[in-house]
Amino acid sequence: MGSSPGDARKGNVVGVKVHNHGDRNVTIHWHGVKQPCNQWSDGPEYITQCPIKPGGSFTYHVILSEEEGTLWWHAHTGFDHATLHGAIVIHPRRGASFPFSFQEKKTKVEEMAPIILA
Ligand SMILES: [Cu+2]
Repeated sequence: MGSSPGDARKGNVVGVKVHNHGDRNVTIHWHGVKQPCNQWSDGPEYITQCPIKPGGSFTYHVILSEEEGTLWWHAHTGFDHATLHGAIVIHPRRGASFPFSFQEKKTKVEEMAPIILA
């Protein structure tokens, strides 16, 4: 894998071609992306797809129907889950309002709730 898929937008279908330059089988899972009726791009090896063999490639079509924010992708083969990984940033649809105000509110220390560390 040469680079991260990078930025996308809610509602996009992102095509990601993975070419396996390694010496072991690999698949890629898009962690937190629901992909309804699109299980062949979900990544679990031998469950939703055959692994990509060394020297082989596979193009994932990742449907970002509901997701917004920063999610991540990772290898989903054998014990390789934490070895190959990266971020995918999903922006809201164009023109969508943000769910919070950007207006900064000054809060006095006394008004702040205590944070309990256990
Ligand atoms: Cu995952």
